[in-house]
Amino acid sequence: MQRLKWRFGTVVLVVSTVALGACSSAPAATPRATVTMSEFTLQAPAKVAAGTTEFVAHNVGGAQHEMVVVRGSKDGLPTKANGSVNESAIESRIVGEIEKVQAQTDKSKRFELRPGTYTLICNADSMLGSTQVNHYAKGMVTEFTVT
Ligand SMILES: [Cu+2]
Repeated sequence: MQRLKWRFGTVVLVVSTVALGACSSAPAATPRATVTMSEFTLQAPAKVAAGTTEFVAHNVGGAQHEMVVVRGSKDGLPTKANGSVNESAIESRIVGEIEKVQAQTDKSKRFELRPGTYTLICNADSMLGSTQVNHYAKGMVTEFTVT
């Protein structure tokens, strides 16, 4: 009986050591990049390190915005008649997006990026009085570099 108790104690000790080991070898926190959105600008850090970055879409404006990550330069993006970016024409360049960021809120998502030039756009539309305006057409676009 005494021997059994001792064995139980040993098992508990081993299990807790494994748990501690897993904890101390946890990877460093994922780097963050904050993208500030308003009517009608997108501001991003000029450089982001290659690998996984948590992008925080920080909407300080009064409208709903979005953040589309596009591989490559902002020059020559194909547009539709209303001035919005034709996303289906650049589908292979779209890394991902953070959709529907409500006014005065933050929304985040992780993206794994290789080195190169990237473009961020907000391709959302909103009503300005009785006119529908596209945010990209109004200037919500910026570039950043992944190094
Ligand atoms: Cu927008």
